[in-house]
Amino acid sequence: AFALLTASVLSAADKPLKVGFAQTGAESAWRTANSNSMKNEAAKRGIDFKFADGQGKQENQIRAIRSFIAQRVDAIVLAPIVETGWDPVLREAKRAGIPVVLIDRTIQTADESLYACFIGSDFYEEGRMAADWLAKKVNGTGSIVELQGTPGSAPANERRRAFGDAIAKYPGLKIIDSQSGDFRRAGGKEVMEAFLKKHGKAINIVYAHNDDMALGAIQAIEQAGLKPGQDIIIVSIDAIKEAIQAVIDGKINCTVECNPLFGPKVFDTIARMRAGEKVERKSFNKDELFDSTNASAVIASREY
Ligand code: GYE
Repeated sequence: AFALLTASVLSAADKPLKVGFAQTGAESAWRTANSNSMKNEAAKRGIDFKFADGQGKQENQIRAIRSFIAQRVDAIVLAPIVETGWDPVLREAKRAGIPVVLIDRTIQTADESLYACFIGSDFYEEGRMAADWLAKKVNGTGSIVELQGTPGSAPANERRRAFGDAIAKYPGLKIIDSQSGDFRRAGGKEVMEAFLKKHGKAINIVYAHNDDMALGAIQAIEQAGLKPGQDIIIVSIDAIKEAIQAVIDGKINCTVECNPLFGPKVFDTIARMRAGEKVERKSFNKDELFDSTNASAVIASREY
C-alpha cells in the first residue's frame, strides 16, 4: 500500500502542468511576439500548453476557455480582446476551481475575485507619454488624426483617454478625426487614406494606437505624395523592431514601448500561485520611449 501511495504521489507531481491560453488573435507584430514568448517559455518548462487563437472574436475566446475547463487544465491564461462580457465564463472557471491569469489587457467586472491576477503594461501611461512627447515636439499646436485600436479593448480605451487628457492642456492641439483600424496594418492604411481624402493638408499629426497601424498609415501618406515624419508627424505605441527602424529612417517620430515578452513572468506567477505563494494582484511591465535620440542605439538588441 505504501509503495502504491508513493507511486501515485510521484506521478501526480511528475505530471506536467496543464495550462490553456486564450489569445486574442494575430492582429499585429506585437501579438505574434507575445504568442511566441508564451509558447517558447511553455516549451522550455515542459508545460502541457494549449494555445487557442481567438481570431479577433470574443466568442471564440469564450469557447476556448470552456474547452480548457472541460480538459481540467491547472490554470487558464486569458488576453481579453475587449473589456466587458467576461463574467459568466469566468464564473464557470471559478466554480471549477481553475485560476485565471489575465495578461496584456484588463477587464471590467463587478467581481474582482473572478481572476487571480493581471500581468501587462500600463496603457494609460503609454498614451500619456506619447502625448507629452508630441506636445513638446510641435510646441502645443497641430491638428491630429487618431488611429484607434480594436473598439472596446483596454489598450484602445486607455490610450485614447490618456492622450485626450494630456492634450487637453494644450488649446492648440486638437483631434480632428478618430477611427478604428483594429490594430492592423491594412486597417491603418485604409483609415488614413480616408482621412487624407477628407481632410487633406489639414492633417499635421497622426496618433496611432499601435505601430502596425502607423506603418499602414505611412504607406497611405507616401502614396498621397507626402513625407511621413516631416509633412505629417507620427507618434505611435509598441516599439516593434520595424517601427524603431522607421524612427531611424525618419518616418515615425516617436514610438512608446509596450513590451510583449512576458511569457517567463506569466509562468513564474503560475508556479508561485501553485506553491501557495501570494502574487501581486496587478503587475505592470516597464516601458520606454524611443525617438531619433535613442533608436539607433537599441535597434540591434530589439527582440520583437
Ligand atoms: O499594442 C497591439 C496589439 O493589447 C498591448 O494589442 C496590446 C495591443 C498592442 O494588437 O499591437
